[in-house]
Amino acid sequence: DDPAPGSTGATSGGDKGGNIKVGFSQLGAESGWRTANTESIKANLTAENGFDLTFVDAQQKQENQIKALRDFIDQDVDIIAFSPVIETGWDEVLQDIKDAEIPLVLVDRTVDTTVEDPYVTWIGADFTQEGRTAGEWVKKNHPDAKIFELQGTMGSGAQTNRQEGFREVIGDNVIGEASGNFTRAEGKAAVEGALAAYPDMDLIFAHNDDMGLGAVEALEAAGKKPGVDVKIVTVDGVRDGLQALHDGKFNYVVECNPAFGNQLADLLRSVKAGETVPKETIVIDEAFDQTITQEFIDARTF
Ligand code: GYE
Repeated sequence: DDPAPGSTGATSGGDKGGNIKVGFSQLGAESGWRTANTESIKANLTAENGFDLTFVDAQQKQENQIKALRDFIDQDVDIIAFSPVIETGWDEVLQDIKDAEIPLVLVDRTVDTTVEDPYVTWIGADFTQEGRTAGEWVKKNHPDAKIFELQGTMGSGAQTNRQEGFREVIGDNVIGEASGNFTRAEGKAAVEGALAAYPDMDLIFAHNDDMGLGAVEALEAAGKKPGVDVKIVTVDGVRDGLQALHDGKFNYVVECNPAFGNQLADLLRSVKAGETVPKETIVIDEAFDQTITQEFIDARTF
């Protein structure tokens, strides 16, 4: 469940001792990926592991994130970490964090800012490469596809870079595009619109599994067979997405692994200890086709 804006999800509380005070602003709970990422973060940034975590969910609203970040400054936490919902619009608050001399760790998505050297380190996936990997599969298997691109939250690093990588490989086979804001419901609505606007589309590249699952619902409601009449390629590889792949409704899934809470915990410890950390840590991804086994899916932790 999405807590109310500005509400505090989990605080370890108790004796703070030497625990590292971390303020984490998560951007929302829009997708299976995000839920798994939140779980991984909360499971690793525990009091037993040496953290005193304040976790705030912004419900995909930048203003909520900015408010949370300002609260963290007021609370004088040791480290601020956040996943920015979109890339721009952070200049002021990033400058304030810098002025407060609180180290900033960027998680998952990226920022585009005029503030110099705004963060110590970033951990996340190579979104551009994910787009390329999707594009390469399409180019090889369906070179003449009429593609509809179902985009994530406009202006987010995950959307701009997946689109860029995909188009780099695919060229101009994309006949239409719309955003489904990374959610199942909006993905479904976008594909309902696409069915009317681009009746000859025969392949959907969805920037995440949830929107792909929304596309499945829209196609089935329109009497089309997802995975057959209209091929579906997605990014994430959460269990529901992989199940759709196994069931023949998705055709290819590029992984984006959300379970990097342990790596984040290590980074935060190093930052607190004043050690040198890499400017970026890329989380390793795979890709899956319909030969995926049920055993693999059942053993998946997210
Ligand atoms: O792919 C999507 C989520 O930023 C990598 O955000 C993340 C993306 C992920 O909503 O499902």
